[in-house]
Amino acid sequence: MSDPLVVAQEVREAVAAGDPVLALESTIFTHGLPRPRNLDVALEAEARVRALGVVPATIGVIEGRPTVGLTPDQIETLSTAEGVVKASVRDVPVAVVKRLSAGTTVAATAHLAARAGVSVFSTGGLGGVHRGAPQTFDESADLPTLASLPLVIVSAGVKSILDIPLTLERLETLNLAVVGYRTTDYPAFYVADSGHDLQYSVDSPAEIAAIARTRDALGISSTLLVANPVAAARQLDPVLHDDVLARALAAADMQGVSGNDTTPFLLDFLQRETGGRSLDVNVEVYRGNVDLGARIARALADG
Ligand code: PSU
Ligand code: MN
Repeated sequence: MSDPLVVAQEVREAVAAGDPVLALESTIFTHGLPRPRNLDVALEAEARVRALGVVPATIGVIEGRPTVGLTPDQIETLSTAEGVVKASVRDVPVAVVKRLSAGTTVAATAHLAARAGVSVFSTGGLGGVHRGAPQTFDESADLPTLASLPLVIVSAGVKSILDIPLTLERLETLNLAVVGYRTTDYPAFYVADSGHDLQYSVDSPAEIAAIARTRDALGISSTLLVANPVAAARQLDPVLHDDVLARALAAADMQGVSGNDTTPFLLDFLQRETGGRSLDVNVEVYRGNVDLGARIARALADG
């Protein structure tokens, strides 16, 4: 059968020419952010990438077509249509055959980006090991998937809805290097410092590009994770954060939320219970990651 992947012409040409391209995921706007802000955030991210001289490649599934480089109309469709599913890697072939539209998770986005030859990707927060995972086995497919894809992914760490120390342990097991951007404090998405430390800090997109090229030259094919914290002055108040988080986890437990509904449920709870402040921080964090990712894509293209 023919390859079901659709790669936008602009993305294809940029990849072929060695020009910088930045992949962006779609679950962040289909399932992670509330309407109507989701659409604004997705379109603004593309505009920021373009302003930095980089081609944006937002990735998702449109009526059964896995697409690298969605048009603004397609982004709008995914942001507003009913029945858009959340697709990790395993779900993509099902979505294709059933002609579904889907937001792709970090794992699925990374897989499709790599197939299209795009090697840098910015997201908000990565999936990771959920609290209670020793009993539930709920670990995001983001982690094992990235273990065999040679990408650079910028995130603000993982959200504190997850078990951060267990996530860091799994990253080590899976050969996923984590470097802090100008810090050795591992961020917890809404807050600049999770309380867990990284071994290495990097200072520039050029240094990140050099590490990625060296990895490739050594035949190592796991993703380099760049942890880019929100500025401390713009983080969510840590006291508010801890209080709302505890209530969110209790509510998920009470309502028996499980599986891939867990992340959207917790994010929605935090947004409602912080009066939108977690949402503002979320958007701010994402902007920072998009900008840094674009600069890394340029540094890699310059090499
Ligand atoms: N973390 C966030 N916001 C998100 C997600 C994670 O802070 O929107 C999304 C990403 O697309 C990520 C996915 O890949 O949730 C992980 O879901 P799961 O834990 O079901 O694998
Ligand atoms: Mn999960």
